[in-house]
Order: sequence, then C-alpha cells, then structure tokens
Amino acid sequence: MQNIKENERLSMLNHSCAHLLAQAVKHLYPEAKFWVGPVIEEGFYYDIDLNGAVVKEEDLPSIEKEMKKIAKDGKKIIRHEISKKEALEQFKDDPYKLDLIQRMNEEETVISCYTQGDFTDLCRGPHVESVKELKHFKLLKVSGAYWKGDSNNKMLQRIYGVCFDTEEDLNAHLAALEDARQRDHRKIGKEQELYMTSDLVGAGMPLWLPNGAFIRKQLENYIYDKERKLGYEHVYTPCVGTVDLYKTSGHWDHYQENMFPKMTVDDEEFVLRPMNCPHHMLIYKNKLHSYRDLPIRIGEFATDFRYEASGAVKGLERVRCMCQNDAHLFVTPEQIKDEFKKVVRLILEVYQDFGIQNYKFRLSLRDPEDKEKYFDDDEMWNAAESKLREVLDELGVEYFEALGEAAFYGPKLDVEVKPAVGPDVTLSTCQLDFLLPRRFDLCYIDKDGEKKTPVVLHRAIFGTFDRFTAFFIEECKGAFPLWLSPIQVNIIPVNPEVHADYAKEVCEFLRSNDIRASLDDRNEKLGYRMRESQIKKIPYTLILGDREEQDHMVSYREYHQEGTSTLSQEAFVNLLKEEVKNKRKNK
Ligand code: TSB
Ligand code: ZN
Repeated sequence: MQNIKENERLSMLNHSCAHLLAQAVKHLYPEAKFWVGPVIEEGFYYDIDLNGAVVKEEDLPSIEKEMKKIAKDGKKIIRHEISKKEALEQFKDDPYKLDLIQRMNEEETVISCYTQGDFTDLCRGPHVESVKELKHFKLLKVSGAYWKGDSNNKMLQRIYGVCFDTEEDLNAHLAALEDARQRDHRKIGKEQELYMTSDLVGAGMPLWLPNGAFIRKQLENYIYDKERKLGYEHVYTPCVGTVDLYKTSGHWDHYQENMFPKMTVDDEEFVLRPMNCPHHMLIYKNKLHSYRDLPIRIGEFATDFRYEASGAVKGLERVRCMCQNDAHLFVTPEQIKDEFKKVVRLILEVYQDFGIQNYKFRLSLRDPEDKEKYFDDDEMWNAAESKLREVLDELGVEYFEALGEAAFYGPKLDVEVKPAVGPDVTLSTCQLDFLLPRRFDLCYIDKDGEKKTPVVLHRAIFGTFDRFTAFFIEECKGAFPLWLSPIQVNIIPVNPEVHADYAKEVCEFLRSNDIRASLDDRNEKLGYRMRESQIKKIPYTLILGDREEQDHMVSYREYHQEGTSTLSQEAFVNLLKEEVKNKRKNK
C-alpha cells in the first residue's frame, strides 16, 4: 500500500483534499468549525466540530458529491500571508483556529492562510494550484475523536479520506485497504473463533478459544521439537518475582515503566514478571558449571506481563499478558559468534517453514547519548555491537541499523514485519548481554581453572506466541496450512438422509488416522454447506454421494481450488499425511 505521507506530490494532494472536504462540510453544515486536517500514511482526515450534528458513514457520499461540485467549479487555491495580530482578528469567532494561532510563536511573524472560493483555512501549505486537480478521491470512514486527544475535551467528528492523481491509483489503494481489512487478525480471530477479549478480564488480556489454542499448541510443539534437537533444555518458572529479583537484574531501574505495579503479600513485594531472564539466571546458578558444559540453553514458554498503553493494545499483536517462546543461552566469549549464527539460522529455517518472506533484519543498537536507559560502558557496547555486525556479514544477511532500539542490557538483532494494519512490529529477537550475568554473579570454571563470567544470548524465535499467531493469521489470511488447521477435513454427505452412514464411516476412518475431521450432515442444501466450508477456510471438503459410496471412494475439493478429485479413502489419508509431514509450507 502507498504511504501517502512519504510521497511529496501525494502528500500535497491529500492535504488539499482535506481542505476541500472542510469546504464541502461547511456548505452542508454551516455551523461546522474545524480543528486540524493532517495528512497521514493512509490519506488524510479532518477533525470537525459539527455543533451537535453527527455525520454517519451513509452521509459520506453526499459530502463527496459536494466536494466533486466544488472541485469541478475549479477555483484557484490562493496563499495569503498575514500577521499574528491580523490572524487573531480574522479568526476571532473560531475558538479552534484561535487556539492554534495563540500557540504560534511571536517570532512567526507571518501566518499563512489558503483560500479557495468561499473557504479560507489557516495552513502552512503547500497546496496544489487549483481544486480542479482534486478529481480522484474517496471518503473512507468517520469516527469520534476527542479534541487534542484528551477524553475530558469535546468529542469531534473525524472524517477520513484519500486522494490520488489517477482513478487507477485510487482503485488500487482502495483494493489494498479492503485486503488489509479482510486479513486483519482481529476480524479473522473473531470469525474463526480463535480468541476473544473481555472487559472483565482486562484490556490486552486475550482468552484463547479452542481453535486458537489448538494452533498455539501446534506452534509450541513445533518449536519445542526444533529446540530440543538443538540442545535446549526447557523449564517452568513462576510468572512473578520479588522486587529484589528485578532490582538485581536492573529491570527495576531500567524497565519499570513497562511493568505492572508491585503487590505486597505478607512481607514480600512481588511484581508480575515482564521478562524471564532473571529466573533463568538463577537456574543457571543452581549448579557449578565447567567450560565443557557450555553452551547451556534454557528454554521456556513463559508468561509475562507488560504495561502497554491502552491505546497501543491491539488484538493478539500487542498484549499485556503474553507468552514468550523464550530461551537464554549461556556461552563462553569464544562461543558467542557461533551460537548467534545458530540462532539466526533457526530463525531463517522457521520462516521458511511458514513461508514468511516479507521481513527485515534490524540491528538494534544503543543510543550513546541515552545514559539513563543504557548502562555506561562504551567498551562493552562497542565490542557487543561489532560482534553482531560480524556475524551478520559472515552470514550474508541483509540488515538495517536502528539507534536507540537496543535492550537496556545489550544490542540485538530483531526481525521486523508489517501487520495488515498499523506500524511494523518485531517478531523474532536475539540479544547479546554481558551485563546480567555479572549482576547475578554467574560463573563457569574455565580450562585454566579460573572462574569466568559467561555471556548470555536472549532469544525468542516466535517472539511471543501471541504476536506470531496474529502475524501468521494475516499472512495466511486465515487459511491455515494443513498441519495447523484445527479442522483439516469437512465431510459433506450430498443427501444426509441417504449418505449419512457412509459419511460417518469415512469420518471415523479419518479420525482413526489422526486426521481432524468434522461432519456436516445438517439438512441444508449441498451448495450452502459447501460454501460454508469455504468461508471457514477448511483445507479439504469431502463431498460424498452415491458414486463415492458405491466405489468406496472420496471426492474432495481443496480450499480455494476449483473442481473436485476422487481417491480411495486410503490414498486420501496418505495425501494428507504427506502434506502434514512436509508441513510446514503454506499452500
Ligand atoms: C528474548 N528478555 C528477552 C527474551 O529473552 C525479551 O524479553 N525480549 S523482548 O522484550 O524483545 O521481547 C521478546 C519478544 O516479545 C519481542 O521480540 C516481541 O516479538 C514480543 N513482544 C514484546 N512485547 C509484546 C507485546 N506487548 N505483545 C505481544 N508480543 C510482544
Ligand atoms: Zn531475556
């Protein structure tokens, strides 16, 4: 999708279109007063005070019609410059514009206004030359928005729109928006009963429903197997820790704003944990280690709680209660590069299994100016940061660098992906840490018999199961690959009264072969039941009638494919088993 804000011409066009919208609204609602109308990634909006009137989606076409009329009239858009004093006088009846003018510096001696026909707005510009250029636009939606984003203020009406130079560009953009809406994991999550939320549980606290929980369990099993093969050992630890634990780790000083507040039980102070590293440090410390034992890889599917602003919470993607696919790898300094490479290779392998192609590696570095967030040891930071660069260069992986994105304990490699809606997010991460092992006084006995401090790699391949599931729902548009689908086959007897027994027999046969099958023997039309099977995006639909029953065969239709094929029951099972075995690929 085009990012309007990043394109100079589109940005100007959309800004002018926001003025056109305001002018049309003023014609239709003479009482209207206007706050601000900025350009955003998806187009533009204008916040409007309609003095009690309410604009609904169904009113948008009439506003568009008025916009078209004004545009056709073709008035020039003219810039004037006035002094602050003149501006205060000119907009004296408009409290919103007065608020804007009053906030401008005295030094801003000239204030610009733009006029088109009977409409003038305070604005920095720039604008297109004439409203005639505004031909290919669409109003998209309307919502409420508090003045200045403050819920104590009046609620204004925010009308969104977008404008392009050509009808084709506009249509392509609208199609992309519709595609994003259809892919949005919050929509699919509801439709396919994957998860729910409840105000009684709280914002950002998703409840995984059976279908979603099934998918998550498959993800857990998948990554557990891979990690076991790579020498990881998994543990269970509590999702709380004492304040002292997080003071020792440094989270209390460096990460507190992301944590839930502490609670007191008897005479102990606890916090819901935001990260699992401290627990895993203690597990490492439970035993004496020799250099020969390293790397030690402690993994956990661990529940964490983080404070995320209520406005930032989003479906399963950004939650306040999450489950990390976490591990802490304890290595000698000589093992850092090799272990780091193994993690990057695992990331690449997993993404390939899931058919994920659109992602970027980001090398997240400290901001050397930010002494508050990052501990002050330039030598340690420089050494850590250059180690990561070396690994990436040796692997030939492309990446970009981002200052100020490192964790407080060290630099990291993050994988960035684009959700259907909203800004990019991090999925996988691998972080290098020289700090926490010191703070927990960890050691191993080296070759020379001396005590040494290990280095820790923090890594999460799926990131959290929550965020990965959100992303993957959008990636596959809710059509999960066979191995992840809660229901793999939906069986439809052509005439339930005649073919139900055979359908039941097939269903039992599939289930006895570990295939997750459902039976739709409702007395509904065949076409209706087949359509529903497609809407639910079930990978295979079986259609069983006279011929299938006589020949002891099954006819199946794959999701999103035209036509059916026929096989023996055994051959069908083998087909599915093969597809599950080769998994992991999305169709
Ligand atoms: C990898 N201590 C490390 C760990 O050992 C850690 O916690 N790293 S993290 O802060 O980057 O979090 C790990 C992953 O959790 C992130 O890469 C991201 O994918 C995911 N994540 C972070 N915040 C949220 C959230 N609010 N909702 C869902 N997932 C999140
Ligand atoms: Zn960690």
